[in-house]
Amino acid sequence: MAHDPITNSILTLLRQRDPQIADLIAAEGKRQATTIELIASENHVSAAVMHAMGTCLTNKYAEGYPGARYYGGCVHHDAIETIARERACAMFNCKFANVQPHSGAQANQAAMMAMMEPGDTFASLVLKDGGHLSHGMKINFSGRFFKPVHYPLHYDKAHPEFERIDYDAMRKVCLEARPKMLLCGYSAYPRIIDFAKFRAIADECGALLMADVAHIAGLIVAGQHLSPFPHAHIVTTTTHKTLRGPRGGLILSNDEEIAKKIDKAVFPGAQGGPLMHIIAAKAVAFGECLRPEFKTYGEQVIRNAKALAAALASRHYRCTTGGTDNHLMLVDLRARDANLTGADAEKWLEGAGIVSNKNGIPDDPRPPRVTSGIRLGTPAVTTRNFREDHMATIAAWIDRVLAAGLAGETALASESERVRNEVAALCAQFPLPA
Ligand code: DSN
Repeated sequence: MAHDPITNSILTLLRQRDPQIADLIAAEGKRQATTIELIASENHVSAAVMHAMGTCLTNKYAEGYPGARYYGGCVHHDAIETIARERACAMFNCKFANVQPHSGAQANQAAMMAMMEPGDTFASLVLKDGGHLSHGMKINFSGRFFKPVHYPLHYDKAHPEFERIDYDAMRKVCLEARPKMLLCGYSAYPRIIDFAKFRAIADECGALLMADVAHIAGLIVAGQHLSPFPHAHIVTTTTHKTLRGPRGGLILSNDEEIAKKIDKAVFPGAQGGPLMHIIAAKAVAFGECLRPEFKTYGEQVIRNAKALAAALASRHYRCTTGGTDNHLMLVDLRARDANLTGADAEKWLEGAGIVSNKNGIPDDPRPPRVTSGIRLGTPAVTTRNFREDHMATIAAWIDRVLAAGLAGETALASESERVRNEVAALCAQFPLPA
C-alpha cells in the first residue's frame, strides 16, 4: 500500500479495475510519503482538494462562462465556477478572475494574446536569470509570436544589490524598447518584488504591467509578500504551488475591459472546454487559502526557507543574493566545492530521498542540463509541518550526501543509504495530508 492516505483510499477500487496503473500510483504515493520534497514549485494538496479532482465533473463540457455556455446541463458547473471566481477575487482583493486556464503557461499565453498583437514587444527577465519559459523563450509561443526584450539583474559582485533586479537598468530597457507589456514575477528569484516600482516604470514607458506571481501567490494571499494589486493591470498565477491547489492557472484583474479581453483570449482564444473537476478543486483550495490558518502556513514557509538558507550558508554553500525573502533559495554549489554541479547534486540527493532540481544561477557558465546550482523551496515540507530545526537537519543531510558524492561512488552509496533511512524515519513522523 502507498503510505499516502488519500491515494490509498482512491486505490482500493482502482486496484481491482486496473492493477497496473494502481501499482504505479501506489509507488508514487509511497515515494512522496517517504521523501523530502524541496522542489520550490511543488506542494501536497489536502484530501478535500484531491477528492474534488476525482469527481463526475470531469464528464461535462462547459465551454463558455457561467450563464453563457455552449452546452446544456451546466447549472451546477455555473455555480461551481462562480464560487471559484468569487473566492479567487476575495483572496487577491481584486474584481475579476478567470479560473479556466489549464496551466500557468496557458494563463500567460491568454494574457499576452489579450493585450498584444503578434510582433509586439514586451519586457521580462530572461529564464536563465530566474524568469520563465513563457516569458519570452525563443522556443515558446511568447518568444515566437512576440518580441521579448530582457532587463537585467545586478551582475557586479561588488554591488550591494548583487543578483537582484536592477530597477534602473530595467527602466532604461523599457524606455528604449517601449514595450506594450512589462512582465514581473519569476520562477527562481528569492527576493521581494517591488510591484509599485514596476508600475511606475510601466506608466513612464506606456506599458501594461503584468505580474506572474505563480511562485509567490500563496505568500501574497497569506499576507507575507507585497500584493501585485493595485499596481498590476493583469496578474497570472498557477494554482498548485504555494496556493496548494490542483494543477492549473488563474488570471486576475481590476479592469472590466481588460477582464473581457482576457475571458475571450482564454476561451475561445486559447482553450476549449474548461476542466470543471479542476475548477471545483481550485474553489476548494481557494476556500482553504481564505482560512486564518493559511496565514500561519505562509509565515512558516518563509521562516523555514530562511532557516534552510542560513543552515546551508553555515556549511559554506552560497545562496544567491545572500539568502531569501520568500519560499525559495538558489544555491550556488561552487562555493562549497568548485567541482559540484547542479546535475550531480540533484541526482545524488534524490538517491538519498531529498528531491530538488538543478537550476542555473545568474551568469552561470555551465549549460542548463548541468548548471552550478540547485533550487530549493519550503512550501511542501511546511505543509508537512516541518519546522526550523528540521531545516537544519535537512541542510546537514544535503551536505553529507554531496560531500560523499564528491568523495566517490562507494562513499556515496553508503552515505545515501544512511541518509535515505534517516529521511524516511523523519517523514514517518510527518505524514502527508489526510
Ligand atoms: N516549472 C515551474 C517551476 O518549477 O518553477 C514554473 O512554471
